[in-house]
Amino acid sequence: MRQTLAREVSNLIERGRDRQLRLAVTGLSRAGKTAFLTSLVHQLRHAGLEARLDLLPAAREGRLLGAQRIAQADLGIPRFPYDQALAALDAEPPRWPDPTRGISELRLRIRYRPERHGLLAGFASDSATLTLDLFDYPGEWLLDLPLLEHDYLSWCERQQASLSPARRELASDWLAAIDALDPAASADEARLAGIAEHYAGYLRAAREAGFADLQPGRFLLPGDLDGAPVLQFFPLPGVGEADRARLEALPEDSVYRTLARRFAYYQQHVVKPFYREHFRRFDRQIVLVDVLGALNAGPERFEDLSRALATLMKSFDYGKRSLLTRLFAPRIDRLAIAATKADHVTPEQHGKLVALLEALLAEPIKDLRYADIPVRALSLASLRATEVHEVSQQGTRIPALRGTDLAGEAHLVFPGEVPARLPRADFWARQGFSFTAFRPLPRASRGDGLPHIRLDAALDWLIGDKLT
Ligand SMILES: Nc1nc2c(ncn2[C@@H]2O[C@H](COP(=O)(O)OP(=O)(O)OP(=O)(O)O)[C@@H](O)[C@H]2O)c(=O)[nH]1
Ligand SMILES: [Mg+2]
Repeated sequence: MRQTLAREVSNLIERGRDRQLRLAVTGLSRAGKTAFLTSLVHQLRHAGLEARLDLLPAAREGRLLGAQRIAQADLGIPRFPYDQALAALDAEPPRWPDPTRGISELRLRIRYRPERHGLLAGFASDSATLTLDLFDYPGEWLLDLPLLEHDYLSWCERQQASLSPARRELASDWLAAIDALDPAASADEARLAGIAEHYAGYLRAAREAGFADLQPGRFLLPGDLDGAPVLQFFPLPGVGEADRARLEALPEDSVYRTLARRFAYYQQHVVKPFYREHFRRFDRQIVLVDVLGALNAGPERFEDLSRALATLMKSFDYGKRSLLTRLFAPRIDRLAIAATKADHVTPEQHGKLVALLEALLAEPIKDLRYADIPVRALSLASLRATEVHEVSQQGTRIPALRGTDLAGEAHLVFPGEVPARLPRADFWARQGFSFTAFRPLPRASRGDGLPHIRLDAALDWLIGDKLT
C-alpha cells in the first residue's frame, strides 16, 4: 500500500515536470512532410475545438487542453513555414503549400491533464506541459549515410553501377561533358564546376522523372552550400579498383585527387555534421512515403523508390555493427512509417496500402524489430482532399472518390486496387494504377478544422505515451 502510494506520488512529480520531446518528420521530396506537420500543428493547436483527434486518447478524453507555438531553442535552424502553409490552404481557391528545402523547426508547448489512476483518482487534477520540438528535414539527406562507407573510388564504382539505360539518357549531358576529362590532367576549377553543374542537373532531372536513389543528396537540396566547391565533385566513369594504385599516385592537383579531396570534405563537413548535430538528438521519427505516387509512376520508379527507401532506412538500423551505431550512438526510441495521401484511394484499400508499405520496407522493419526499436506502419492523409461516395453500378454499390483537380474541375473517380504485395510484371501490364492530383478542400466545405485520415493514430503512436 505504501509502496503504491510512493509510486503514484513519484509519477505525479514526474508528470508535473516539464516534459520534452524532439519529433522529426522526414521523407523523400514531395512525400508530404509539409502537409503532415502543418496538419499536426493545426490539430494540436485546435484540440478540443475543431480538431478531430479521436484516436489520440488524451484528446478523446478531453485531457488535451491546447497547444501554443513558442520560440524555438535552436536559433540556427529556419522556422517551419506554418503560417505560409495555412495561408495557402485558406486561399481562394485553396492551394497546396509550397515545396520546402532543408531543415526547419517549430516548437509547441502542449498543455494537458494527466490521467489519474488508483489512489489519486479523486484528486483535483492540475495540468502538465509537454514541449514538443518538431523538425522537418529532407529524406534525401539520409541517402548520404552510405556514402560514408565509401572512399571516392569505390563510390565512383557504385555510381556507375546505378546508371540504368533510363538514367543514362537523363545523364547524357553530363556524360558528354565528362567524356574527354582525363583523371590525370591538372584540375581546371572552372571546368570541374561546369561538369559538376551538369551532374547536379542530371540528379535533378532524375528526381523530376521520379527516381529517388540519388547521391549526393545535397546536390538536390544544396541550401546554403549552393555554389561552394564542396559541391563541385562527381563520380568519374570508367575507373575502378584495378586503377587504385595508379590513381592514388597522381599529383595532388590532378583531376582525380581534387575530386577525391572534395568527396572526403563532403563526408566530413556536410554529411557527418547533420548526423552529429541534428539526427542524433531526435527522440522520435516518422518517415513518410508516397507509395501511391510511386505506383502511379510505373515499375521503374517503384523499383527506384524501393532502393532509395532501403538506403534511407539504414539511418535507423541500430544494430550493434551498423555504420550509424559505430559513428554516432543515436537515440530514436520509436519510429512510425506512413504511406501518405491515402485519400487518393477508397477506404477499403487502406489496409492493402499498409500491407504494401510493409512489403516495401520488409527488410528494414525486420532489422528495427531485431534491434528492439518499436516501429509501426500505417496509412494516412494529412490533409484529406477527397470525399467518399457510394455509387450504384449494375445493382451493387461501390465506393468512389469525389474531388476537385488542380485546374478546378470536379471529378468522380474509381482509383483502382492497391496491390497488397510488391507488384509484379503482370500488375503493371494488367492495370497499373492511376490517380488524379486533387486540390485541398476549400475552407467553406471543411469548416475551421483540417480534415485528415488517421493523423491522430500517428500522433498517438508518436507522442501519446507522453500525454498520460
Ligand atoms: N490528396 C492529398 N495530397 C497530398 C496530401 N499530402 C500531400 N499531398 C500532395 O503532395 C504534395 C507534396 O506535399 P508536401 O507536404 O509539400 O511534401 P514535402 O515532402 O514537404 O515536399 P518537399 O518540401 O518538396 O520535399 C502536395 O503539394 C500535395 O499535392 C494529402 O494528405 N492528400
Ligand atoms: Mg516540404
